[in-house]
Amino acid sequence: MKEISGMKVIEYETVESTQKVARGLLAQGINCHRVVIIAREQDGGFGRLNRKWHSPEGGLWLSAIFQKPISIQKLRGYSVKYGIHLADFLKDYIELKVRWPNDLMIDDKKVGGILTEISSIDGKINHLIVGLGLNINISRNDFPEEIANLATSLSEELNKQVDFEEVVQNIIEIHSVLFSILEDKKRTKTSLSNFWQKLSYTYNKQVEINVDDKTILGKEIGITDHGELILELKSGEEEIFSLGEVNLLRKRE
Ligand code: BT5
Repeated sequence: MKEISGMKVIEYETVESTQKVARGLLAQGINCHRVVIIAREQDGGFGRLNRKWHSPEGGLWLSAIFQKPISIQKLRGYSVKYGIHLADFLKDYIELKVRWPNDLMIDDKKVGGILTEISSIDGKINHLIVGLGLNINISRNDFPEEIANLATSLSEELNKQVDFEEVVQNIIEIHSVLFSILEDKKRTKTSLSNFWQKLSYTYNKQVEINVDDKTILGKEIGITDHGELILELKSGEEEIFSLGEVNLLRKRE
């Protein structure tokens, strides 16, 4: 087993889903704190609300396990924080934006997605599985028809293959830092809002947000330090969202 920055890395060829491998390890009662599962390929990868996640060879399909009690308070905004760290690291390759709360975007296409799953007993979270799908060296032709216009990869955007191992190593280090913050072994030095204006896909733009079958329109004006999105509504009032799906509002032709 490889070890990178205190994270134990288990690599597989093909699995259904690295999230499911992680769940399986936890269910067996094995100590898997700081274990990272990586697969070359997934044949049943999924996103939020069980949406299909296409995971051909060439992408990074990863799940990291944090297996200690954590307060809900501490976990607020974790996906957003993780997205910001990823975008900040990947800027050495290409400019990326975070589409709140869990997408990584290059221009108008999605290059990666984050999925956090928790389990709680008596209101206390006892583990967290952080999933990341990142399209690294995937050719446009390897995306199925239904996402061909929505998805992209680092190699497609850069027109060259990317050093996969280097990206993976750095991403595992990011997990290690964020886990150390959750363990109180490290402090967060910067607030989310400092990074947000530069990295947000929707900052200062008109957006629509879908929450519980409702669509709300407004201008995205920032993020709270707990990772909630702030919209300015037409009425001038501000509304804060802790969940939902946000998208740019396109001007009608
Ligand atoms: C996400 O969900 O964006 C989170 C995806 C997390 C995937 C990782 S891979 C490792 C780990 N193991 C798993 O089984 N899952 C995690 P969501 O916001 O629900 O976005 C899903 C939507 O993204 C789909 O409905 C498609 O429109 C689009 N999509 C699917 N595959 C994609 C891909 N490879 N690249 C870009 N977009 C994709």
